[in-house]
Amino acid sequence: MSRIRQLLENSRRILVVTHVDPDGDALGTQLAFASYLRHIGKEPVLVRDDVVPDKYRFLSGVNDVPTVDGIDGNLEFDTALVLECPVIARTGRAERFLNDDVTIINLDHHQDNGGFGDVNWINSKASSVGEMAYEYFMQVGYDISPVVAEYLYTAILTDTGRFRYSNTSARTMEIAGQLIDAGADTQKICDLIYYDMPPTTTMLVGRVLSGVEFFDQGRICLLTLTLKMLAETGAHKSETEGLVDFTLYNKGVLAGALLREIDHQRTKVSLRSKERIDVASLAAVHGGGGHFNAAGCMLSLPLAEAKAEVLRLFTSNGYE
Ligand SMILES: [Mn+2]
Repeated sequence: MSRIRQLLENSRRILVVTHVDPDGDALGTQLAFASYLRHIGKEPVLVRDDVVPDKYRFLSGVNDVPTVDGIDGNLEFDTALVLECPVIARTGRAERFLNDDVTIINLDHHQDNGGFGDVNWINSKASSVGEMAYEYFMQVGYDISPVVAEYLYTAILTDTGRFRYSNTSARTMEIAGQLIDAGADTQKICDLIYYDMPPTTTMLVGRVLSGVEFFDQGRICLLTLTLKMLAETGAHKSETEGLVDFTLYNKGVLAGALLREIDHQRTKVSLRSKERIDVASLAAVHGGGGHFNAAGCMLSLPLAEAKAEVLRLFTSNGYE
């Protein structure tokens, strides 16, 4: 933390970047660091690779974050703060700004982070990078405003699955409490993220759930999302976040996957598991990664073949 502080305080223009398909932790923490950097007189430049999911549009300032194409290509950065990216390629098109002249701070909570930064702060015990940002702000004496409390609460709420996942520690709860004291409106935030869905999401969930399949005596649950389902419901791909979690909402299921058709040759796979099944290592077989019980990878296979491969990965891993 002290090295990061020193670097940030000695920089002028700082790129703050996170991963493609940004989630609540990515967006909330990115915005929180931007507020902090402005507070200490720096010029943060935020960028996103992709669209912001509708449910996070309530976050103050999120709609002002430009895409990669909206950034002046001649801008030079002293330092880049890379949030939540186990490998630098997860920054997507923003990777073009991370040249050799830029000092990279790699701040993440993924266990498989490769340590690509000039400075690496990896805490796989933290629920979220939002939680790490909170610890950092306390360390440097940054007084958290209600808006920043809302950013960090969003990060922690979403990355813990509403304080449900095993990454929810006593410290996570303490920090959440302190964010409430700092002005985060918990019901408002939770309702806007989880209980204010566009009707297209409900239609898509209905389509995907009606195709649910169980294998291996009910220990594996698979869901499939085709391009046709997206087209017919009018849902955007960002509305698929969290769909994979339905696979584990079943008695007896130990492992689940959502297979999403990208095109006729590629299938995106999100993996989930209970207890001691390590899906991060299964995802790594195909160049992916993630957390022990939640991971993902891209398969260069059409949907049907991808499904066979996922079943092979699960069953070869063994459950006992
Ligand atoms: Mn995260």
